[in-house]
Amino acid sequence: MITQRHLDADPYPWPFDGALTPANTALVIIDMQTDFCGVGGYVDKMGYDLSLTRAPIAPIKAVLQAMRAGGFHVIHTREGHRLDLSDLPANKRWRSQRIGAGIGDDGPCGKILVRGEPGWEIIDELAPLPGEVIIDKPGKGSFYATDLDMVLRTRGIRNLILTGITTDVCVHTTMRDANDRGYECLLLADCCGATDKRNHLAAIEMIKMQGGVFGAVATGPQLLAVLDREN
Ligand code: C5J
Repeated sequence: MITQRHLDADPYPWPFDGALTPANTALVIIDMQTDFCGVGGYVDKMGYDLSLTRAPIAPIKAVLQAMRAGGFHVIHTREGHRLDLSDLPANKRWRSQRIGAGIGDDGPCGKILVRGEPGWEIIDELAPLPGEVIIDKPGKGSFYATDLDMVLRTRGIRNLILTGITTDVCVHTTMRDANDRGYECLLLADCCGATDKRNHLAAIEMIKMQGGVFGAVATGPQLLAVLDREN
């Protein structure tokens, strides 16, 4: 039997049919890596305010604890490239070099956005547990050149709760792609962050237009209240 439960999300109750179960729902935590929110990482090297990409750490941690306790699927992603940079498109490289944070170049946290380097690691606060799926992706979206779709379909997952950084780039690209593939998507606004606050807010607004063109938006505390009520 499926317990009927949903969040009072914007712009519609999520999931639409109230079928929110640990079996059919995954928490997706996108790119919570030192390169995006740690001192000396890629975002820091580009000169952005780290407090913006660090803001979602504590809210994600609370949601992660609750969803782990509830037996939900947890999926982490990491953006990064092979050491030989054979999966790094030239445009991604030269654009980053132009602004002094060349992907693949040496930085304070090792080679920027390269797999296995200290800056590429997921931060300790949100470290994956053994058994949790980790998706390594060379692009902004989590489906491109990865087996994420296969993992989701094999496990019977259809609801995705999206968190991580950055709202307007990797989180949005993943949400748009997931939506096109038929997944029911919910973005937790306080569990995401961007290098520019206006872009974070605009990205959230984009989801809600046209009746929820990419899915729905809620907050971590809203999700926690639903999980507390039902467990
Ligand atoms: C970016 C990301 N912004 N994780 N990556 O380059 O959003």
